[in-house]
Amino acid sequence: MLRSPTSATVTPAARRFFTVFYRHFASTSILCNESKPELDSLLRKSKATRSADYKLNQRGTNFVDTRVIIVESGTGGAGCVSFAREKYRPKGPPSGGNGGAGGNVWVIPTKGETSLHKVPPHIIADDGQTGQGDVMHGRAGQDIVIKVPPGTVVTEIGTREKVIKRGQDMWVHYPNFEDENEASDLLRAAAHRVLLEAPSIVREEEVLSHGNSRERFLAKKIMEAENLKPLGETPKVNLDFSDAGENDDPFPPQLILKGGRGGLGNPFFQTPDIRVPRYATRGAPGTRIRLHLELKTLADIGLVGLPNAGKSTLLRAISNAKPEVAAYAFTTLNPYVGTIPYQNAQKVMTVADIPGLIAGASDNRGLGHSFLRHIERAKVLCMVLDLGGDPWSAYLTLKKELGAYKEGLDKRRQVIVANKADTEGSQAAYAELSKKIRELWEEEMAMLDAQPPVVEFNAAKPGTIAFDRKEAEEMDKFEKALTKLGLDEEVKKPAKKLPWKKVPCPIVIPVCAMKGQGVSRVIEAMGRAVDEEKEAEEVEKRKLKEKEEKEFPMIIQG
Ligand SMILES: Nc1nc2c(ncn2[C@@H]2O[C@H](COP(=O)(O)OP(=O)(O)OP(=O)(O)O)[C@@H](O)[C@H]2O)c(=O)[nH]1
Ligand SMILES: [Mg+2]
Repeated sequence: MLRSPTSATVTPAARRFFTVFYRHFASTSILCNESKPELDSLLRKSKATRSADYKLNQRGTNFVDTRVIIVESGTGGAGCVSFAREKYRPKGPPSGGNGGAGGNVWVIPTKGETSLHKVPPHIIADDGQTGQGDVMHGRAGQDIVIKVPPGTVVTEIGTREKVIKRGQDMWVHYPNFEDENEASDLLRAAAHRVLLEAPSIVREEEVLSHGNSRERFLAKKIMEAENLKPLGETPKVNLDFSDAGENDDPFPPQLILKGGRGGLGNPFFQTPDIRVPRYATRGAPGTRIRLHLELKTLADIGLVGLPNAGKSTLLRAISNAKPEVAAYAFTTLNPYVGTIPYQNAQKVMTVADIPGLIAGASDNRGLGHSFLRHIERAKVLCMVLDLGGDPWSAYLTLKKELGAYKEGLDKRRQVIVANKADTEGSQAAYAELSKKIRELWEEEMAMLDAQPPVVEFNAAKPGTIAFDRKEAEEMDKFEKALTKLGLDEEVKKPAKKLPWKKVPCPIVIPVCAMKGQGVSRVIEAMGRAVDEEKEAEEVEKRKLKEKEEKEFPMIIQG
């Protein structure tokens, strides 16, 4: 008689076997009931859920758009203490070579790079080599170049540190002469010479002309030359490679960290009085900084929409790009940039597809809204709305999330794609959507008209308070200064300008991206918007330049 396995009769190993066997059997039988397409869709769905989970948990992905790295420049090599020794010349002159300078660190935006995942977390430039006898100078440490994608913003964070490797001692002594050197006045005189001559930018007359303050002057010069500037005073690295991808000229590499200066060999300390200098100096230490790298993809147009609105389908229809499309939310997990030729292929524009936004994305719901950094610099936003859903509330959600990410981003020039025009009731939805969008735009423009006129503060004009122009631009400082001088009542305070400008009413285009219907109108509208925005930017730049030329002719000529 067959008995069902009970806990009394089955060993643990057998129970494990049965469990695995039944599970396998049960799952295959469920799948076998489904037809082939459904099976495929089920499998794809489960794969997608897994990859979305993966992304949500931030575990491994080879697209990285922010990163904090540590960068160290090289330490200078030490100078050498040696004396020439030749046949018939046992006591030759000093012959120690100088140390090589430490390696510098450069950053270069590189076309073709699209992610920061290749940038190593800790970058150390080579140290300079020590000098050698026979006046052989040490080789400079090799520089390091950090390649970043165009559009990267590099900011220094935290405090600078010196890379101290061998204690603080500035001197290298001839073997067994350390104590003797330290005790002699010669070393002190040599220190003075280092201060005076090593920089080779300070002349003795110059030092003397500083009278009583010459010690301070000297100290300052030395600090500069020895690369030992008080670290707090060094301007922090702040680079924005946003223009790097726009024209074809290669962007020049930017020096972000200088290596330490090489030490001086003992011939440097030989004078008519000191014939046998038994000391040389060590190289200056390198510097360690922390950098925050943030990649903001450069595209002319950013596609924004709820998940599943059809953004990727639209990008497929209008460009050669082939982003993944599927009927579930968060198909797109990373930004994807496509190129679209327009005006009979005479011009091209770039369009970035990003993951879908949902209500509360600014509180990190869904995939959060951090990937909005990839459309932050887009000149035009293309809002993709699903006519089959509730396009108006979707539009408001998107605007709210855009505004929460960056003030004014929601008021940027838009092209609105009313997608899925093939669904039922889409016509009525489209008519209502267009009406409401126009009303909202009119309201926003009225706000701009209602804002108080902005008083321009011109520091260069006589009679106004003499701040430097940059300071005056920072409204807060300006206002504070006025209050301090008791002038805030007299001078009309500049009103805070709304952080957006007038834009034409967004055009709403009914589209069926799946079938490619209406997409030519989208390309045309996008092209026109991009051209107009570029032109407006040019005009703005030209105006600013003209204004600067008028205000500061000396600087421009100089
Ligand atoms: N009926 C209809 N379905 C469409 C249309 N355009 C796209 N779809 C479907 O909508 C679904 C989602 O499309 P996607 O392009 O992946 O949407 P998405 O906005 O990129 O989605 P996420 O990447 O998740 O943000 C897919 O199943 C498409 O086939 C359309 O014009 N009509
Ligand atoms: Mg997508």
